[in-house]
Amino acid sequence: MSGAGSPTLNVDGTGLNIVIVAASWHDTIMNGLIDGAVRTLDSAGANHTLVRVPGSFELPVVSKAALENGADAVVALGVIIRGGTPHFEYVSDAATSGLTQVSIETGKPVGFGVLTLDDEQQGIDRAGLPGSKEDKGTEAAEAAIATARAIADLR
Ligand code: DLZ
Repeated sequence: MSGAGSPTLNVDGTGLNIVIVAASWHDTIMNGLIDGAVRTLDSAGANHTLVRVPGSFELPVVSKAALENGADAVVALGVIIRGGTPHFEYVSDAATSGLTQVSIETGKPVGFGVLTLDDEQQGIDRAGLPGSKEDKGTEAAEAAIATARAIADLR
């Protein structure tokens, strides 16, 4: 249930402490993303907790706090749907560049599961729900684990 070109990652999360940081806008799609991430972290054997934030704009600051307080990786989940104002661009850019900055500053992985969408259907298609073509919550969780392992292998 992945997009064209996506890798098959064989991830072992044993011993990793991972925080899922999840925004609260667009319930149905968010619930699909969270379920996919939880399912993946469970089957990889990772320890995990879930922290909710109001919107995607708040993902970077809470992700940074989680990583500074000992998490090995974060899975950041959000759903941003284009509306009639430029708000979409501002929130999308704040989440994307903020999470990039957090990852680089802390030296720890952020699995990026923020969907930027033109409409709700695009999200339902990607949220790992019954009938969805893709599962971006799973992909973000797998990326977080695989990247944490890659960093550990360099030490
Ligand atoms: C304000 C806002 C809007 C219009 N749309 C979304 C959205 O589609 N997805 C999302 O995650 N958050 C949205 N927000 C809320 C902002 O992310 C933020 O929570 C508020 O501006 C308060 O800081």
